Amino acid sequence: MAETTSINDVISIGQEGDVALICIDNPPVNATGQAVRQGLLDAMAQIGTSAKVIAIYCAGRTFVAGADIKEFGKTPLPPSLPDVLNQIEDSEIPVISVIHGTALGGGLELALATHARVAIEGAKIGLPEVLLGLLPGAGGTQRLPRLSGLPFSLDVILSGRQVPAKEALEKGAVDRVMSGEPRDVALAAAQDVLAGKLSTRKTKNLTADYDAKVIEETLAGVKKKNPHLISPVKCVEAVAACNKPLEEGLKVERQCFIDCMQTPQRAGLIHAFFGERAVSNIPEAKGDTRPLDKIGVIGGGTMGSGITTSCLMAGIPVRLIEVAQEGLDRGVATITKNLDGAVSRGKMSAEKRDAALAMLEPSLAMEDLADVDLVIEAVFEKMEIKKEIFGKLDTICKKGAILASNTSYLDVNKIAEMTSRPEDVLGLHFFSPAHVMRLLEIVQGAKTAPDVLATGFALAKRLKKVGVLAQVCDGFIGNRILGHYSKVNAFLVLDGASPQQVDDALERFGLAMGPHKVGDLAGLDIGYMNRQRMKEEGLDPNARYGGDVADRIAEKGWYGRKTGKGYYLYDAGRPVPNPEVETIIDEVRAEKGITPQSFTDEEIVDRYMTAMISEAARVVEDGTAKRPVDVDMVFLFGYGFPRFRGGPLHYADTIGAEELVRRIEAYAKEDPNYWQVPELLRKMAADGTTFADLNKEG
Ligand code: T1G
Repeated sequence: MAETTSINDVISIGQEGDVALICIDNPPVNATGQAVRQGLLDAMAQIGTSAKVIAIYCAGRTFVAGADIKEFGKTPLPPSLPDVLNQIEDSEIPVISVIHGTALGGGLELALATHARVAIEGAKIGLPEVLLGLLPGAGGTQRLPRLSGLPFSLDVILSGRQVPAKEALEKGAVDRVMSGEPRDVALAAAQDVLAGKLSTRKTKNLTADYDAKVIEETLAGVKKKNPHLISPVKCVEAVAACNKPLEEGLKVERQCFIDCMQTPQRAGLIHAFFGERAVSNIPEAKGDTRPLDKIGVIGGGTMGSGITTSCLMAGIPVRLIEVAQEGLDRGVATITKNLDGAVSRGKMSAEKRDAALAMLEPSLAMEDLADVDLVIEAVFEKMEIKKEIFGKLDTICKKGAILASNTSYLDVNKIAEMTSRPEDVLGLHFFSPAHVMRLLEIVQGAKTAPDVLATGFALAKRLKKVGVLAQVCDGFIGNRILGHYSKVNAFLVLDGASPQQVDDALERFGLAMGPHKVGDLAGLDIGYMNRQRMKEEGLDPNARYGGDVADRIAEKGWYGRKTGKGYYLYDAGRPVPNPEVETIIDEVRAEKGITPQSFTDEEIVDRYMTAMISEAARVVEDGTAKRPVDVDMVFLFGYGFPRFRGGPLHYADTIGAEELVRRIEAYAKEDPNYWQVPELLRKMAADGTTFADLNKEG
């Protein structure tokens, strides 16, 4: 009968004859925290020569998913993971590992340091450190090339992708794929080692198929693909040392790892990792929820068909409503095209696409929404239209059905007032293209019931989206902040910068696309209509108006990509600045008596980011967003903000509240109406708090 010895809270040893089974049990993902690292060393020492083979496996949902990211940025506690893994590899007794779930980062590195690896069917392996601004720092850059060659190793390390067990077996990263429970497989595999049926060898004794040309080409590729990022370059530099003796290669890897650990990019990417999880880790997202077995979507336009596509891809049947057959057919065609695109991108199989389409029920009758659990209205952004629709839904939909609007800035409370059930109403603000963008702003109405709000988060999870709680205001979190800082671009152009200079400066800062290119992509008519709405509603009556140039462009019917002409011309492949825009800019400057000044890239970025941060601070200050991290995630997942910078308020902490106040006060001399110091920022400057501190306060 097996005896079990507990080494510490997370490591135990089971002895069965000549087999010693080391079990790691460190929920939730068996990360190699200090207790795991120390426990592994103590377990090896305890086993000594009492066994002829050692098998390491994990309890719970997965094999080791990596080093404990929560330890990063703190003083490292011995023993280090590389030291532990080197001692395991140097064991005179064969040591094997059994992988289930996901063996990632330090978890795969643990497996690579053992003398053979067995994957349980369905398991995946990966080295995702590059996604955290790091690189495999416990031998992964040295051992994987020795087992699986340079091209595969570079692909896995630079993409951070998860590799299915079958592919890992083909590439030699694992030695066998078996089925069964981890402990049973560990025992069976260990007995096969004893019986000579499973061979073992030390990875350090293997030689990588080194090719300097592959390294050179890969290095050039990563520098071109991500000019801002440090860790991909460091990944290649570390792998390039795999042709040295292991000890030397590990030293190079360690230095590259330390270089990455100290970068703001590592802090930003880890903030993004935990932030994505933190935004739904709130009381409002927990508790009872309502069913989500069938959804109705009203509107087959871009948003309605995108939302429908997202629900169908998540396996939720959708009844799509339009007012006319032509619109309905267009919606179905768009949904079909979206799903075909998902198949061609490898996001879903053709069978799943067919099954998804079979769950789509187009209809021209709103009465067909009588039995759905949730309706998402995605029609034109006019309050009158929405009020009319919600009045009808109130009479059609069953008791307990949730009524949601996809409005991107209108007052959800006013919409709810059109029903007898305001407690069943909320905003679900998707971002276009809705089947691709992961952000979902969940807008809480004054009377929204708790279980309705929690169901919004449950929907986000089912759609694999990042649900962020927002309170009602004009534009909620993202569009409200965008509405503020986008004026800075207009002011910069009026005061002397060119649209292309603004775009180039911000793209060098890390934005995927400059604001004028984004406008051309989205359609300049959208911004034009919003500016006219703001004028009609008398919003910002005393503010400096920056829309003259944009208005004149739109009034010429130049809406950007969709008309082939906007800030840029699109008929010659790559976009080129539209020379007629320069003429418009000169005319407007002359009319306003503006003498153009020059701006450096740094000044453009400072103004843009300071404007974004100041409105973001006000959004946190007045409670529209729960915490700074919620604003950060809105911008990472909805607005293409560079992930390695962590989000606007994580980035703000790298500048500091005191400096931000100084900058805003300096800019206010030019335009005191636009540039105003948020009270929260002034308070933070006075007491030295950071946005990270506010996140902890929750
Ligand atoms: N460290 C600490 N906590 C972690 C963690 C980790 N590595 N991975 C996950 N968690 C927490 C997570 O915050 C959440 O906590 C809970 O576990 C469930 O996670 C030396 C230096 C494994 C695919 O990058 O990709 O090894 O919110 O919600 O959707 O070279 O977690 O419940 O409090 O994501 O089923 C490399 C990161 C680290 C893997 C599971 N490893 N994790 O996904 O659950 S660096 C990674 C994941 C490293 C070495 C280097 C996913 C998952 P809470 P979850 P999931």
